[in-house]
Amino acid sequence: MSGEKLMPCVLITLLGLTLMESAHGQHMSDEPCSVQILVPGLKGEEGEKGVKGAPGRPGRMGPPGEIGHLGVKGQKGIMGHYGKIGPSGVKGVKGDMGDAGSRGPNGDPGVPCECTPLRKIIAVAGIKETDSKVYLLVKEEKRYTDAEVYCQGRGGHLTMPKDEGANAAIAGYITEAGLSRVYIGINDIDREGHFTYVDNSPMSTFSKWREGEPNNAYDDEDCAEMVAVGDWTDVACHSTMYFVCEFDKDSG
Ligand SMILES: [Ca+2]
Ligand SMILES: [Ca+2]
Repeated sequence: MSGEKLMPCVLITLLGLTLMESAHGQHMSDEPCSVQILVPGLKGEEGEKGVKGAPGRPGRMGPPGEIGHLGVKGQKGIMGHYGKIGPSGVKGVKGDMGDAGSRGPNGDPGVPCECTPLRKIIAVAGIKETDSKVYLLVKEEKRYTDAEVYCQGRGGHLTMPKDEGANAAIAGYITEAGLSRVYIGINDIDREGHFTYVDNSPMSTFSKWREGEPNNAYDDEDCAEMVAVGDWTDVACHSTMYFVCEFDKDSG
């Protein structure tokens, strides 16, 4: 509480410290706190010029300048490097079909094959089979010798019925196909009246000649055909007709 009352005295004492010391030559601490009136002194002499101060802060940005005149256009530069190849384009629309080409040359004649693979292909195509034989009805009109060449080219012969079962199978094949007659592998080309099978094997005891056949009509019938009921007749070898080839099944 006493500190608050003493505060004004202390402030005044500090302000007048120099005057009081010079006037009395005594230390203030020896004197009690008392009110003193301070009077401004005379104006002193002009002081020395001060040291130059630090640079001031930058001023504000000025207004935009006027638009300048257009310069002269420069010359064209040299060509730059080529860029990378771009991505592929969209697939185009299919064009119209071209004109038909000219016909090519005929191929070389085929070679007779051993025909195990071919026989299987024929079988898939749909032919007649028995336990031991595969029969193929060829619907191409050929003369007898050409028909045999065709069958040999596929590994077989014109069919050679050697028993009633085989003969019936072939006859059924002809009938099913709606045909009336086909060449079979029997002829007397080598010796008139002496028929053999087309592979030159001798005739067995089995034969199926129609009554009155073979008759070697016009002295010009050395080949044989089978009619739909299964009978045989001798005919001219230059006649052209369908025929039946036969192939041995693989044993084993
Ligand atoms: Ca004859
Ligand atoms: Ca005849």
